Amino acid sequence: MTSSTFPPDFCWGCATSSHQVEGGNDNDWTRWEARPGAIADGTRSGQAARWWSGAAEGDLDMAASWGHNATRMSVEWSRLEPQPGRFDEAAFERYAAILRHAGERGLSRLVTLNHFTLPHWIADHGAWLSPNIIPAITRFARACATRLGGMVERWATLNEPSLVALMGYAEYRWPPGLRDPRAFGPALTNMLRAHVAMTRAVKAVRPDDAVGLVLNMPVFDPARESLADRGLAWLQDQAVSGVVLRALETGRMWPPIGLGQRIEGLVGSADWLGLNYYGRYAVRASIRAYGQAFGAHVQSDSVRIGDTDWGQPYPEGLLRGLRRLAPLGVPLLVTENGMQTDDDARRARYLRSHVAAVRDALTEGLDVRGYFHWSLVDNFEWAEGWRPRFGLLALDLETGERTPRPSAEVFARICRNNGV
Ligand code: IFM
Repeated sequence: MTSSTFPPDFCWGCATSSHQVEGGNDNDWTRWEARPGAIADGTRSGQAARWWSGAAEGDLDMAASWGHNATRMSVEWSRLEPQPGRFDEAAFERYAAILRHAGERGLSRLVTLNHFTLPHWIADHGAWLSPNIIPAITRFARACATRLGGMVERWATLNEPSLVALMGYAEYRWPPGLRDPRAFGPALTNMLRAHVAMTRAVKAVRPDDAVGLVLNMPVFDPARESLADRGLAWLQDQAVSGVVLRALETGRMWPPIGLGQRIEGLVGSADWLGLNYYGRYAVRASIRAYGQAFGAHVQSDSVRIGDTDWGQPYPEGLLRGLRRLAPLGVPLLVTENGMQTDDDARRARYLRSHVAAVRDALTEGLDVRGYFHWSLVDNFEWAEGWRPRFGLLALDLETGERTPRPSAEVFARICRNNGV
């Protein structure tokens, strides 16, 4: 197999998100972080990777020097619309400066409009359970398209909606921490409705821009061939991926999550789909795993820290995810893939093997347009804090200094050669 399997305009880059790198945010997560025990290692996002105060440009320069030709980032709703309907033009100007900088360095820009965080004024009034969030986030999407349009090649509406519904609504790990499994379906349904409305809002301003949705799709395989393991693996897959895929196909929420609720306009709403993929879970029925619907994750070599388990590195799973998305008939992007580890050689192996899986997908004829590694620089990793290290650039939190990890060069070779 040669590197020419990758199309000449294939996007190579890294992904980040606003709250995880910017620093100085004030949103639902900042408040959540202040709760005792909410963040496993007791850290806070704080100044993060200091993108807001000027470090973004240097990191993007590094990315360009490594041969990246694309970047994925997100904009922070709480900064841009600190009060309902009141937009902060200076904050828009800061994003415009970052995006222009990326463009001048030859990076095409994929911008996620909402990557998990919410402004207090909506988080405190129902968050994703409130019907008011849909017009509010639609107004925000329109404002972004109006002010940043022309500096963005691809828009994503939401990142990993099922994970938000799971971690924050069914469980207590993320805000709003409802710990109510019955809230999962309504929160997810609202997010998919918001995706449709946000897409329309962007298209009303920028009819030719490509707007998509980013999904997380780990692999859930039964640990054994027993009926119980197979059923539980299926159930977990449905909650995370299956329900959203079927909704995109049929325009409805189906059991076990929904009861056939219609999401008007969902079918055909995405110009492209993003796949975030980290690993595979082997699901085994266990009475002790009540927090995971009685399906324990028992795979070996899993990438774990504290309560967070990214699963077993399993490149084939990336190919399986891309194959599963292909029937939806739109271009696909790997919008996140990476490994938290202190063993950078392991990260490099992970990276190469997963890029090889993308190559295999292209060889099969799947329409994959890009690969974004998670992440460019060490990031605040939500409920796990700063302990997990995902960056190609190692970050010294005290000084803000960056040091490229050797895996950055491995990825640079892939980008420069346009292939593995
Ligand atoms: O850091 C996160 C990101 O915000 C969403 N997808 C998974 C990443 C690694 O856990």
